[in-house]
Amino acid sequence: MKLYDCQVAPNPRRVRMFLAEKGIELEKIEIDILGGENLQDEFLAINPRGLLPVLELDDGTRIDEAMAICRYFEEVQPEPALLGRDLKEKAIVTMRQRKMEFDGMISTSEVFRNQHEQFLKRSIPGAGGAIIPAIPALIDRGTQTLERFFWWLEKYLEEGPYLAGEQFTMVDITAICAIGFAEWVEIYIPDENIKTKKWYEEVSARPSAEA
Ligand SMILES: N[C@@H](CCC(=O)N[C@@H](CS)C(=O)NCC(=O)O)C(=O)O
Repeated sequence: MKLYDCQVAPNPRRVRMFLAEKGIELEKIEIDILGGENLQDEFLAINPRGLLPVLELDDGTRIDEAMAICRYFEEVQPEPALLGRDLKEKAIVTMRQRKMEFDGMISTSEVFRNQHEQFLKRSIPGAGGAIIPAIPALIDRGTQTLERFFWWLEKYLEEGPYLAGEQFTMVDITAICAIGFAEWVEIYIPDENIKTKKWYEEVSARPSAEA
């Protein structure tokens, strides 16, 4: 089994953090996204979407969505549970994790890719047909959605120490990776979001944050 990875990219980081929290070690193959290696034939033969991360199972099956990979390992090794322990927790983690993805990861991607000169003709990541040019107006939309993302983090942390309650979960992992990604475009947790700043300092000190 192996993981196609990219050390600097936020979605592969989510999987590495998840695996580190579970203490699972895997062979990793580094793909250089910034150098365009994910769009070369050799990698497209592995994932025609040109996206990372990709998990390759021993029977050759390939899984190329971060959450699908995490779900796989949650089943293989349920402890510590990172996707919820019972029906209610699982539903809450699924719900909030989606929010972290849409308002955190995807909004940051909107800001980043629509302003970075490398992506002027490729504002949507990965391969597959159409050229999708940057739309500068999406920088503002992404920035505003990130304000909403930070608002939600502060609100969730009024309910418990972590973003889905009492336990550290995938919701925290996706949020940590989104915040790290937002720093690339110089967007930071607002100073007045005191709970979020404290939570971020604490969760960033977990060994998995270095994975
Ligand atoms: N929904 C996918 C998103 C994967 C994704 O966008 N990966 C980025 C790295 S964070 C990528 O492969 N980018 C390639 C590119 O920029 O062409 C997932 O969660 O795995």
